[in-house]
Amino acid sequence: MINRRKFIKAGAMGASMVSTGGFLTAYAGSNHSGQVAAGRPVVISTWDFGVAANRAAWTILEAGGRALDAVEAGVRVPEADLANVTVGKGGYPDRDGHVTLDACIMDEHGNCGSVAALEHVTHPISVARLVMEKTPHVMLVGAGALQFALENGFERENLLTPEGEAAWKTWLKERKYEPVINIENRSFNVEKIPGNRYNHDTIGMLALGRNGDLSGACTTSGMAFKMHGRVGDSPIIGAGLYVDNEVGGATATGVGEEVIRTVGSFLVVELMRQGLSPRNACREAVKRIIKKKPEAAKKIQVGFLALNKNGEYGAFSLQKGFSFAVCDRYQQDLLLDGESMY
Ligand code: SD4
Repeated sequence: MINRRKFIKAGAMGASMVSTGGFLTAYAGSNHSGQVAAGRPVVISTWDFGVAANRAAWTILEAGGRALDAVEAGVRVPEADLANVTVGKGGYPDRDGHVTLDACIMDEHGNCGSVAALEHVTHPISVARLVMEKTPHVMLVGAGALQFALENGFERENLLTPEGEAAWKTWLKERKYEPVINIENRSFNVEKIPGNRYNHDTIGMLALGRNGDLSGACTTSGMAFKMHGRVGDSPIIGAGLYVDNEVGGATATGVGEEVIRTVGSFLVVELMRQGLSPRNACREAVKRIIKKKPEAAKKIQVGFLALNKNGEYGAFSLQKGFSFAVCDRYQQDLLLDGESMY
């Protein structure tokens, strides 16, 4: 259960303290960094459903487990949740009625694995991990990814739920190809676009283990009612996710095309390498998107989430409403609202 939401505001933070469930957590830095130093271990992830996902990851981190195991276990929670229509089983299908999933994972050694446009498997993140661990490759797509999964013991399943099918059929009535993603700002009237009510939310998760190693995972069903074969940023290393164990990790959510164009997560990590705080690095990446497409950027959502080697984290998005969840030894179900440009 989500029982509280804290708001992070730029500049106002200073050295303020916020009470979280009886514990005090200091917001680090007075230089407008606007972020929390959680120390380690810590796990953070995108959107409200990150709270439940973090809990699963935390069980592993708390016991001294590997960050890689934690992020895989964490994102498997929304992947298996049928009520979640944007990740894993139950995800909304593409415009031809196929549920196609994208996911990637990256460990502390720079190893990574990815699957794109994978059908019939509830846990693409675990297939991505196997690609990383059992093949000399980074990415498998479509039929090849499914073949690999089935050969490795994954069960073939039907991922289209009755709700997903009903939403698709509603969308088919108008067949309007107008993918809108992650706009929580109600002024956009997203709910008036058939089927677009839940057309957002990828889980990107970053964890720092007790031993100081970082890993990340990202998984999604992508844009609802997308063209068959469309792949977003989420399975693309450097775009939807990037981890460098010397520096930190970053993950993205929102309109994947814009994240790919800016190689967003890699950019955030490189900015942190240059000394920016996680929050400021995310902000710079958001600014890069605006610079490339100033008008388009006003109407879409992209959010970045980052964690550095010290356990400091931050987020920034184009539009309001980008929530992220944090779990560390003081707070297991913290939900925060990142700052936004608009
Ligand atoms: C995509 N980035 O497929 C994903 C969708 C997403 O929050 O993140 N939604 O473009």
